[in-house]
Amino acid sequence: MTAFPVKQNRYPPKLTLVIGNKNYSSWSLRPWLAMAANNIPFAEVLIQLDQSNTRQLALQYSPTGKVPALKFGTLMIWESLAIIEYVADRHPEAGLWPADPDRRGLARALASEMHCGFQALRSHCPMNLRRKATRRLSPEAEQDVMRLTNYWRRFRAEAASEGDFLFGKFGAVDAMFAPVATRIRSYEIPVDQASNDYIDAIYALPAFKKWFDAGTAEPWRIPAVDNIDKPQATGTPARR
Ligand SMILES: N[C@@H](CCC(=O)N[C@@H](CS)C(=O)NCC(=O)O)C(=O)O
Repeated sequence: MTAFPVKQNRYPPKLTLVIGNKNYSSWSLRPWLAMAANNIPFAEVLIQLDQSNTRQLALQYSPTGKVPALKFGTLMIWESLAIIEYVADRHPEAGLWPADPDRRGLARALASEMHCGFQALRSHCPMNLRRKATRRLSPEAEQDVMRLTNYWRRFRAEAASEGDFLFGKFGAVDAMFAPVATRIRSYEIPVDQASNDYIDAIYALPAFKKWFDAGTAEPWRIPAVDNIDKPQATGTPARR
């Protein structure tokens, strides 16, 4: 028996993820799906993107004025990949990264490349879950698709006996790739069978279906993304 019993917090803080519109916010989908698909409990706060007060609202949670952001008590973590890493540290039981250090290194390399790369594909085909129409790709975006699907083929072949995802079970790296998987469907980009099967496995996740259904039912529209096929009057939409 301890002389000074530790005071239990009756209402421990819970993880709250601040996200953007589900139809368009690819960066928000990543940590949301990493947590939801692995049964990590969290609350969500949605900030509507592309509004005059979007930045002001997001600045309450993130110094960049962008979403996603994660709130845990008074702690705020921003940047999608850093949020996933923080959640993986807090919930080691969820196994968001492969247990083997070599495979974990590879998974982190893929996730990091997704976080800073594939810009041509991201800007040419911004996430838009409601869309279902072909778009002719730029040569740079085509190269991104080739590079992406080469990875998917390689890692699916290596993990074929362990599950449906890149390292067997659905983890952080799959959550990082999920929004580009949706672009392949939305913009009807032809890919090989192994990549199609991988995308199907993401779409079959109950957590993904929940996000997709909520996103496609949202009433809000971002015209620059919906009208991506029309010549743009000013610039290109932000990469989402
Ligand atoms: N590098 C950031 C990117 C975050 C980002 O660009 N978020 C977009 C939504 S998907 C945003 O907040 N846009 C609002 C704005 O630019 O005003 C991350 O990984 O979290």
